[in-house]
Amino acid sequence: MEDKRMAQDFKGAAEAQIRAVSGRPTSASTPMEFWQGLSATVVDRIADNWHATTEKFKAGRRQHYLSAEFLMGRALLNNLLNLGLVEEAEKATNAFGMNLTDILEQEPDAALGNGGLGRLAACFLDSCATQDLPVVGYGILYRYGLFKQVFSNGYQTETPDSWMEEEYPFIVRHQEETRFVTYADLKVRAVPYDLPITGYGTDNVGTLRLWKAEPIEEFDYAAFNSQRFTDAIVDRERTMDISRVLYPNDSTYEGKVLRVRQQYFFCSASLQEIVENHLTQHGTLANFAEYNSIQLNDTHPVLAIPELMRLLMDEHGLGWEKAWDIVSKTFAYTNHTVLAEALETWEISIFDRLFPRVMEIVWEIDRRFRMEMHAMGLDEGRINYMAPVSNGLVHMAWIACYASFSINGVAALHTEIIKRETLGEWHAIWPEKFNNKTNGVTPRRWLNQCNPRLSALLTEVTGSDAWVTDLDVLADYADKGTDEIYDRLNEIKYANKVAFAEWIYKRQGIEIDPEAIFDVQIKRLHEYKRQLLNIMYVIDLYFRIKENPKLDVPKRVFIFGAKAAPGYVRAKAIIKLINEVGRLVNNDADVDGRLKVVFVENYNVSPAEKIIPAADVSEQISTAGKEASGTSNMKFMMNGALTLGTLDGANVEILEAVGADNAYIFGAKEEELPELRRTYDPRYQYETVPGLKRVLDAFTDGTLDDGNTGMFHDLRWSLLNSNGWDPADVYYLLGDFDAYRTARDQMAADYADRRHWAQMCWQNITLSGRFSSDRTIRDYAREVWKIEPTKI
Ligand code: CBF
Repeated sequence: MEDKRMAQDFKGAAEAQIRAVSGRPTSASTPMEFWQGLSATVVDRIADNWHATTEKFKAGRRQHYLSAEFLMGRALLNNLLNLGLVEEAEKATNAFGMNLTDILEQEPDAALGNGGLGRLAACFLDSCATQDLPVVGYGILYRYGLFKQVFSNGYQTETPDSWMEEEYPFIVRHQEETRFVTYADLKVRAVPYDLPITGYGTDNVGTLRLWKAEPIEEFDYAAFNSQRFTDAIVDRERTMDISRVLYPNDSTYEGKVLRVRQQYFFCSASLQEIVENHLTQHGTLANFAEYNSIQLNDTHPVLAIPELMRLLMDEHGLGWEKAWDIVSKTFAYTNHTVLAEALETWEISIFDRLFPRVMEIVWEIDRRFRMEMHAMGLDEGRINYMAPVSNGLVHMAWIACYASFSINGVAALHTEIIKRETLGEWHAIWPEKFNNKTNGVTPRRWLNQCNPRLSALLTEVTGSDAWVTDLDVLADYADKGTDEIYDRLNEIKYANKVAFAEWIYKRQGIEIDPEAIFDVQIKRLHEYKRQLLNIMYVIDLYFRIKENPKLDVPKRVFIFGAKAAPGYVRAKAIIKLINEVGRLVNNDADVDGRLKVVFVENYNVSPAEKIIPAADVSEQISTAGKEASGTSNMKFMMNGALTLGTLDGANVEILEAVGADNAYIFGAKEEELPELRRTYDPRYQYETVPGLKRVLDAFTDGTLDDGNTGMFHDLRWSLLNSNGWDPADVYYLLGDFDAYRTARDQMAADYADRRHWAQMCWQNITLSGRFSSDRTIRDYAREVWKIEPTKI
């Protein structure tokens, strides 16, 4: 479709939609109704192409991306940019006396994910659509996304994220394609809701299909009639629970049952559809794997493996061998972490209770696996460790490794670690299954959309906007930086910092100086990510200033954004600690505004779009070997922030791309840590590293107030004492503290030479091409999915 046709009478179409939504003339419609009307206009514009793309993809080989999380963020601006409709939308809204920016702010974030893994899935869909690849995403339409974080006296509290409370026009219900999912104790309807995924500069429109659980019957009429009102809705509520929240608390048995129910729900509905689509097109299942592949985004969708076996055998009459042959040519598995959660396990009793037939199939997979391993000469202990079922548990990662034809990690270092350790046994048997796919992020959202000033400069310097879909183009300009470009870069960064300062003031009432260095760490709160190390540095710097109030330190703003899992007590203590340090430092006359600590409340995709373009420093300081990849490191780099990081995850490849002169790397390396740990004594560090003692003592000597909860005492204790199973300071904070301080001080000092700093930023921006998700997706498409671009 031509852009011109798309733009024709946008105003008229928008007006009609706004009026239809509000039931009032536009002059009396609210900004939210404007957002809804504009969004509906976009959906109207793409409807034909969307349908055509869906139909076109049906005929050829297709890839299905199964994921429990899709952290999509906002949709309207992204779609307007992709479709070249921003100007039209601006004109239309201005004509109605409204401002597009204000309207865009009405949109809730679709926060159907926790963090990196879910946001990666969203970037992947964008890259697939932009590159015309036949890929469909499948997940769950959670009624409530990731919780809303509210700080109350510095503590994190959680409230529900009712993101669909108002109409959400980007999602389209397809009742007619409803499937049924059957558990031993419940049968439910899986109703698909589709989100269009537009690509940049293409007519193709991809699909994210999210399943919602609905009851077969609205309520029990007889029970209601006999005034047993609660009984009447019991089954309905049990059903609705399935797609009510993202990651329900699984600390109890019933919580686990619900999680497994959710996983089976979307796997079963998606597979029923994939199988039926295939049969409609090709009339036989014999060539299923020729036309379909399925990527398992971590272990959450692994139930798809026994479920496909069940469908092929029970519903379509195939024998075990034929069905297994198809299954083992269909699935590919991505591992996203070396932490224990990578190896999801569930009690056999849960499977027995929910779907005994699937459990029967899992037992048979287990039996055949054991036989195969015996035949290969593996010893009993090893077989038992790797078996799909052992010690009363079903091992999801082992099922994935056994059944999948491809197993990948998400950064070079991570892939080496899973080959060596996490999935080492599997690598020893099937090395050919393993491959690396370093993550990437979409330059559409994470540069073109969130940083219009920098984008305009890149288009000007390179002479076109080709970089938006081919970020590698920028590499040709890496050594073409000029003083004029560097000065422009500094101006752009400054303007972005002013915008962020205004935004955070409005949102949280904190004043910050755009002249200061904006030093940022935004990611989930986890001990291995070491936000604690970051704030320890701030405390140390604070004490240095207290000791010598005239100390010549560059102005700094330390920006944090992080949610802690509701049950993760220590992570929540770190949040409280950071907020307490903020209270102390931000209000101390001796500091005189030279240091500010800002904790962005309810960090999410949209705040990230404001923070990243304004950042000078990107904190990527996880303990080496623990962060699988990280993706904020890539977003910061693209936006001209310099990495202060350890050699962990994709930092290693960022360093490779930009060279040691354009990044600040510190700390113990992954391969050094085992040896270092043998003699490591955190107490020795505490006593001997200058300043460290007073930092840790500040946790408990009354300098910082944890409201008598004892949580700061516990943090200090965890750094200095072993708890019997874990050593003291598991994540090596005290070991890396001095190196971190030296690197960070140096970085702050280097900031004074603004031209040189901008030159380093330019290197980062222009050499970020390999971290575009377009590159990652091309690699998956070529090496794993074997799919080709298919244009309508
Ligand atoms: O691969 C995407 C991201 O996934 C995680 O967030 C995850 O949930 N396992 C990892 O922690 C990140 O390192 C990784 O970038």
